[in-house]
Amino acid sequence: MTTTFSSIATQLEAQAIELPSWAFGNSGTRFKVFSTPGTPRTIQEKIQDAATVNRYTALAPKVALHIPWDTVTDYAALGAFAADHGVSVGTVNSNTFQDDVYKFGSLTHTDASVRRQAIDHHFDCIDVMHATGSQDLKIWLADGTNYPGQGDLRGRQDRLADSLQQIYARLGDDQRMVLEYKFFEPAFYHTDVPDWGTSFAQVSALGDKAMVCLDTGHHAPGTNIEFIVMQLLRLGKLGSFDFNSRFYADDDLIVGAADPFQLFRILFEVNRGGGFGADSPVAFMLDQCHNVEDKIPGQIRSVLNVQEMTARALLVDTGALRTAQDAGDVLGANAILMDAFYTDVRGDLAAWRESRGLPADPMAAYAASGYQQKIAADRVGGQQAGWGA
Ligand code: LRH
Ligand code: MN
Ligand code: MN
Repeated sequence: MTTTFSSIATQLEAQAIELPSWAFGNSGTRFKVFSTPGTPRTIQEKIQDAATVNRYTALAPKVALHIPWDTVTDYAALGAFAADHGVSVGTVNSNTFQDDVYKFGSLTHTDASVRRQAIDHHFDCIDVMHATGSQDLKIWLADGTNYPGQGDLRGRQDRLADSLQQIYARLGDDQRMVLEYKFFEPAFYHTDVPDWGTSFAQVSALGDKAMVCLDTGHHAPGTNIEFIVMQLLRLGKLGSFDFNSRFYADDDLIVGAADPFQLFRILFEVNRGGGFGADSPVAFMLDQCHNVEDKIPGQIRSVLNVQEMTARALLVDTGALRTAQDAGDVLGANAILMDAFYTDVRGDLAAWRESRGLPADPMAAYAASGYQQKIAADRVGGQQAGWGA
């Protein structure tokens, strides 16, 4: 391996991963939501916990909000609160999936008054962005149908285009919109934005400030996600990631837990496509929940997993790889990629963290800090993440 750890350190230093506020709340399945001692009761406490993750890792300077889960009366004050804790407000996520009025859709609904309500909700989210300094609006729609014939697929797509146009027109000059796709759930026959192609088609019709959000958990098993990453970067339309991992469907487990090799392959394509550069448009976010494990260590583990696989992806000897590819050296090229994947970077990362005044082992340092015991004692009656709340 000719690429050394010291040669990738500057790139690693620039890494920033947004944490979702909802990862700090209690969550679960439709069967049971288990509570964790110390769960935040307010968005301010969620921000404090996110700032704690950042203190131990220097990897997580932003917290994403979900509206209305994180509703407050004074968003400017919330932005200032975040700044006081050394973080800032990241992506604002809209939510049109838990009100009765959206039973048959939101931005795609046949009833113009329901569409209006959903569009207005996004206008409110843009106001939140202005007040907090957030730059990204993320739209994920639960819209879809359960039975063939239930809805007019084409009409829904046309109404979606019209609704998105209105939201797009409201964005400020330095604001963006990302459209997240998901192949199923909660709708089980079709969803209105099921795949990257549909998201790409919709955002391309809007303009430069609209891009695709790729949630790693939102693909059919066996999908080659890194190919999609490559294609969207090539087209200049990869706006953001929602990172998580899954064994079956959208189970939002810790990123890199189920398939570290897949995460490596994704991050390799991010690097290949210029997604790590200073002027890269790609926002890296976690979209996870911690159903049975403590939330703060769950988030620390997650950002460290991304950091480790990023380091390995950056270690690929791209010159040698190109030579092997061009020579038709199938096994040689594969071996170059696998050499980087199998490189244990944990020792180098620990030493490098220490050299920057960070704990060598953020998981151990957090466990020894007493923070978990303190919040468990201080906070009683912590919040549910929002699902079903
Ligand atoms: C939908 C989703 C979307 C939501 C989040 C809570 O499955 O990935 O990003 O906003 O979960
Ligand atoms: Mn998501
Ligand atoms: Mn999801």
